[in-house]
Amino acid sequence: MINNQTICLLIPTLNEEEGLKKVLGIIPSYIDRVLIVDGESTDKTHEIAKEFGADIVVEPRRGYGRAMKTGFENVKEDWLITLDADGTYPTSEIEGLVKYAIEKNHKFLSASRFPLDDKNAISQRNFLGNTFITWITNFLFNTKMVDGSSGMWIIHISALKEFKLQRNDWLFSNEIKIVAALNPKIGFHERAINFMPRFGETKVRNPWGIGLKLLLYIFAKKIFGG
Ligand SMILES: Nc1nc2c(ncn2[C@@H]2O[C@H](COP(=O)(O)OP(=O)(O)OP(=O)(O)O)[C@@H](O)[C@H]2O)c(=O)[nH]1
Ligand SMILES: [Mg+2]
Repeated sequence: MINNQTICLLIPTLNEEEGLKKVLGIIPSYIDRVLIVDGESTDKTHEIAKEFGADIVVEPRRGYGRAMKTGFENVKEDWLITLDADGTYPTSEIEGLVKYAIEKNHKFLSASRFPLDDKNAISQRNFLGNTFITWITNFLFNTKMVDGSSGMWIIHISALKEFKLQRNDWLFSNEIKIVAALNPKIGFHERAINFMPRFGETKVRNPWGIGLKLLLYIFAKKIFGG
């Protein structure tokens, strides 16, 4: 608990045995529950989650966004924190982020990876792509995001029901920020964190294709809404 409010840490996993072990090994004691949404991993992800006492929900349907939505449906605590199982996001900064959100009365706080402390955490190509796409997002939606693709968010339980989210894939991460920013009942706020290099193999095979898909998605979201 933080300030008498309960905390759920939500982590989607797909074959992340290496990173998950590192992440669960340093879970701060104020986290009331770790909820793993696992996409039927074929490595030791499941065993590791069990070993560390996490709750596990199996979501056989593919996609990062699908896993997140299934996680959202299973949250009962006052605050939900999301992050990846690959050790890139700092569990040590959760307390500061939640206290900040409570103090400022923010229902949705995104943890910005930028400015980068560790320049090796993201390739220069991905950094430039991210910066460009976040700039386009800000231009189209009149937002002031620094990082439109961060996977670490702090959400108050009361805001969860306000989200109407369509994407089941990784575009969910961009969608949730735009939706939060456009919905006056939620609102978008950001705070910088220390982002670190990944543990375990990346599954991202075609970064240029991903960048293009993201760009098209943002324009389509602006034109067609939804
Ligand atoms: N349950 C579930 N989890 C997923 C799925 N796809 C990705 N994940 C998890 O979602 C988190 C984010 O995915 P990553 O593969 O790290 O995506 P990324 O950060 O864009 O890519 P990297 O640069 O390789 O880290 C990780 O913890 C993954 O294990 C899926 O289809 N199902
Ligand atoms: Mg990752």
